Amino acid sequence: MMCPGMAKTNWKLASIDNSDVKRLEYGLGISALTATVLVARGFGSEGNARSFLESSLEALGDPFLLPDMEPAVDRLIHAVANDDHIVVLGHDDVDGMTATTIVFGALKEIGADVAYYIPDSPTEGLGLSRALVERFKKSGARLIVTVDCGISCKEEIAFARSLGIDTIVTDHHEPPEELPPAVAVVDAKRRDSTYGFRDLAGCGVAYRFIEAFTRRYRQIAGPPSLDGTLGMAALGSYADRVPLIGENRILVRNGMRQVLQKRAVPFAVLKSHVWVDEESTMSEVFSKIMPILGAARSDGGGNLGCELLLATEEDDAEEILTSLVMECERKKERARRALERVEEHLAAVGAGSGKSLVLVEEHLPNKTVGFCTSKVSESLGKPVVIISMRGEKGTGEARGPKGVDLVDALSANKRFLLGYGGHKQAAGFSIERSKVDEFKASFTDYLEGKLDPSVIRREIRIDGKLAADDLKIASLKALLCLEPFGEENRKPVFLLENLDAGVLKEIDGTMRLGEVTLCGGAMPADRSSNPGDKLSLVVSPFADGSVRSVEIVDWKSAK
Ligand SMILES: [Mn+2]
Repeated sequence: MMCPGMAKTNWKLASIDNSDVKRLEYGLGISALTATVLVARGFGSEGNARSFLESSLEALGDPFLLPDMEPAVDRLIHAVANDDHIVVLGHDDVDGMTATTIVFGALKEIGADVAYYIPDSPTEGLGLSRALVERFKKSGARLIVTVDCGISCKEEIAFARSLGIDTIVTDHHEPPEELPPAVAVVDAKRRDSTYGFRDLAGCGVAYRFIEAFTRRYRQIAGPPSLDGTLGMAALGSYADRVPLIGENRILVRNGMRQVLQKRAVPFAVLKSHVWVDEESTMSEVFSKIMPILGAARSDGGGNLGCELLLATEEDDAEEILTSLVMECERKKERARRALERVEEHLAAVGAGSGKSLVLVEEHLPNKTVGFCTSKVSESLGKPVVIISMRGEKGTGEARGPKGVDLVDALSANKRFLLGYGGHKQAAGFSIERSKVDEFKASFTDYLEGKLDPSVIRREIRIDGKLAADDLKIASLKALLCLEPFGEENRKPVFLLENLDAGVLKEIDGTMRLGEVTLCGGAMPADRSSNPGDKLSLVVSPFADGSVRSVEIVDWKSAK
């Protein structure tokens, strides 16, 4: 586990050219602190820094450059014109729900014959199955549009085709070697993609698809308005933890504005439920909304998260929200208890010295496995797999730090698995009990030989140095133009070097430094340090989502 204050962590201070900082500061009219962070992160040129800060929607690439976008749009237009029954097939996480809402909502608005179906992942699995294809056939479907799933459903899509149902795949998962036999496979991660950005979320791909459709459909009839659609894409992208740079930053930053300005009924209801004020950061708003939507479970293909996002009457939205909030509380409790069990188990067996860890648990509650795996992987700083066994079958989740490729590691061990898929840093699989031991040995062996030690070395990257006087609310507020923070655009991290311990004041049980409150797990153990003692602190602003608090990430005694 993380041992704050121990010399184990390596502090890596970005090397910064001060003339770059000055040039950005004056050229763009931004604060010195903001300019420092931008330069530290490779946005030293004025043009790059400007487009990062502006995140203008015009900077998005041409959606028709996404692989297979032309046949996808053509088939969808044909389906609408022909009054084909269309089923949008989604995935029961926030990315999948928002993706479903984007495509279904737009088609519904123009009067298409459309339904959506989101399988309950614990009982129905992910993506398309033969049973679902048969069900859609019975309902008269002529076209299936998959969102946030479908790329690995080769056989099921072939089966649908044999029954006369076409499929358009829109997905963002790593494509398998052989693509499914769909009319179109729209995935920015395809090797032959000439689109400039590969890390869109499922809802990001769905958004670009509907944008492309709207451009063409405009030439035929009144297109869907796309009102609020960008806000949906922002919620789903943020929830799926995609890198918040490039096009994702553009989608999330602009979409967030739609949410905050309550551009649609669901945003208004969600925003008034989560308590935020003008000192709240964007991440704070997201982190309060996300678990509520994420708590929605699918039932018979329907999903309350989608229903909330599709609501046009405030009363309906309020009612759905109330039940989601209750479900969210129950889910949090389940996740907390599951994590407790995993941590007890981990304490008993130890984390080991290997480069990765596989834990096998009996019967963790549904949909808590991913959460527990993330938590354990974050705290150990190495790839972790947790397999939850249920009878003779197990569901596994794998999480790991940047630099590891878990899809590759699972693929190398696929002879032990029933199925697998996902992303480099977050993947899932299913396995038979009889194969678990062999898988465990082979998987850990594979990563032992493959994983570069630097991936699992704990390192804190620091953007710049600060003087204690620089920690002012106004200067921290100025950093908010770098939001949203998350994957690949982490919160700024600063070093306060050789700080006189006397400047830290404890008032009513909280540690303060000038205008800001200090908090975080890495608080110096000896709070009653004598004035004259020297400390070096690594700090990061917006600890609890407000501009007034700063997290102590790590510290060392400078004696
Ligand atoms: Mn996704």
